[in-house]
Amino acid sequence: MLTVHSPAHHLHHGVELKDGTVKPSFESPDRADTVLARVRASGLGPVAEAIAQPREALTDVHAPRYVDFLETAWAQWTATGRQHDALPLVWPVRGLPVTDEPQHIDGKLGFYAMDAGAPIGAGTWAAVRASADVALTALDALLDAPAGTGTGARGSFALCRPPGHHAARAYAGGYCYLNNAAIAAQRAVRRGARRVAVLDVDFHHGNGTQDIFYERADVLFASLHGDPARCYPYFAGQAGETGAGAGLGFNANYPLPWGTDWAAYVPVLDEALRRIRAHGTELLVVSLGVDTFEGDPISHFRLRSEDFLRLGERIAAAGLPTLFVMEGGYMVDEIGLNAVNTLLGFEG
Ligand code: SP5
Ligand code: ZN
Repeated sequence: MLTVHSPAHHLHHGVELKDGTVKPSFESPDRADTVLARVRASGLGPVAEAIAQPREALTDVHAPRYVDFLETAWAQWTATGRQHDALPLVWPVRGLPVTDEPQHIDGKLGFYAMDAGAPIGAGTWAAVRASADVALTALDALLDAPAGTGTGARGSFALCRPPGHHAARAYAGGYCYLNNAAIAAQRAVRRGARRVAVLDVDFHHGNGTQDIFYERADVLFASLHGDPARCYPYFAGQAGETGAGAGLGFNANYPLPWGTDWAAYVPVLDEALRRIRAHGTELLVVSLGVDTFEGDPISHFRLRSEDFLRLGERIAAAGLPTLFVMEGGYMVDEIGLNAVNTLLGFEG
């Protein structure tokens, strides 16, 4: 299958709070470099660079003023004399009376973020925009490819970095700024797909994708993730979150216990895939986080490298055109192997 990437991801490498100290983020440039090297070494297929995309594709999913904020935050931050990464310090949590965007950049940072996990540096916007370009380019390539014969399970791989699934309509968080998977799913709808599904297999619940499609019936969101009672993002991802309004019944969360291994994972995966087929899905977007790996430094499942081959096989068995969008995975030595194993398993 085709892999799409962008070297612009190198422009972004922020900090994060680790156990009360500020350190370089786990979400590092060598992640995407490792995956790309493994794609090339594995013979998965051709590799192409992303094509720049219109800004309207971003504002078709995200609030326009949130996109404006992302684009201008670094300039506003440095105009007030700072030169390190911009991070929020105050959030409009329940109980506080002001609910609109403040004027000062320090207020805006909290208004447009769920946590302090999405730092904004000099190159962040360029990298973030390029990451969305990667997803859109890979989606277009998939939709433009000849239908072929057989099961219908054709794929393309968007090697996005930074990731996207924690980014909601109007906030960043969890290393994510623009929701690459949602932006691609929305373009699929604009290009005529009547029913789309996003299957999120990252260890962390995809709260941003859920937020974006929560009141829509055309895009089903299904996610397997660590139970938010004990796992980030803590405040979303419970099974009772099933959608709202026209979207009621089109959001499917499968929280799983700390320490879940492949044997416990696979029946739930198959249930999610059954739900996706029952939706009448015409195009599947997979938010492919490989932080479900047993060695991941910030996650708590126990999938092994060979399990990712099986993961790809199971997804292929749904028989759908499938866009894989890179999300998390932080054991850098292994994420190339685990991501590419998923894709090789899908290819059969
Ligand atoms: C895209 C994605 O996978 N985002 C994950 C964001 C997780 N952010 C919170 C991680 C907290 C980890 N604390 C680790 C402490 C290690 N001693
Ligand atoms: Zn994750």
